[in-house]
Order: sequence, then C-alpha cells, then structure tokens
Amino acid sequence: MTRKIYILNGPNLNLLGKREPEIYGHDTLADVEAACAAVGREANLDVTLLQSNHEGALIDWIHEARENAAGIIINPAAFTHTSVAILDALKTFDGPVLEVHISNVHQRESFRHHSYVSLRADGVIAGFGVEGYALAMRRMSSLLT
Ligand code: DHK
Repeated sequence: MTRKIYILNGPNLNLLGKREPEIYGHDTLADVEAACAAVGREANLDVTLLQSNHEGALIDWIHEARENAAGIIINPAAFTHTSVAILDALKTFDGPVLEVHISNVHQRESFRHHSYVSLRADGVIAGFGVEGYALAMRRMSSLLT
C-alpha cells in the first residue's frame, strides 16, 4: 500500500525561488515537490506538499495528517521559532516528524537558533538548501520500513 507523506511549509515559502535567493536559492516549491515525488516513487510514498502563511492552516493540516498520513516533513519557516501551537499539534501525531530548514539557521541571527518544533521532531535537517527535503524523504522511507 502506498503511504502518504505530508510536506508542510510555513510563511513566505510560497515565494521560494524569488525571496532572498542568496539564502534560500533559486528553486521553487514546485521544484521541491517534484524532487520529493521522485524519491516517493522509489520508496512507495505518496507526497502531498502544502504551504500556508497562516499558523492555523498548518495546524489544521497536521490534524488532517493524523487520519491521512504516515509521516510529516515540516518546514515551519518563521513559526519554527515562535509557535507552541504547532509544537502541540505535532505532539498529537503518532508517526515520524522530520523538520527541514533550507538555510543553516545556526549560522544566522540568534532568534533562529531555537526551534519549538525540534522538541517533537525525530530529526532535523538544516543548511542543505532545498535538497534537505529530498533527504528528509529518504530518511522518512527508512523510518517507515
Ligand atoms: C525559513 C524561514 O522562512 C525562516 O523564517 C527560518 C527557514 C529559516 C529555512 O531556512 O528554511 O528562520
């Protein structure tokens, strides 16, 4: 049976490819989706990639994942550093949770060094550019095997 993986993206990531390309690169979220779907085809995982600028929408998708998804890959973007609500939602999800940051947050401003989501994440990838998403898909496949 093909299992579904939710890949959730937080605020401003709709502008990936256009926004601060010196930090986040030139690839778009559509490119990320294609790369993750390619890994998914090898690993028998079905990808649903979603993005919102609204905290509540991300929380609703995490709740939906409780019924629909075997695992969650999440780049909460700026909500990483602020959202207890997203952390609490992720704590209601039983499967693997992998946290992705495109940039190396530890090399940036100190307010980006703390992540609420890391308290629940089974693994964290930061600073691998958008390749981090496909790497997270590979790890997800191992965790679900
Ligand atoms: C993306 C953002 O939008 C920032 O708010 C985070 C993260 C870092 C990233 O590297 O993907 O601090």
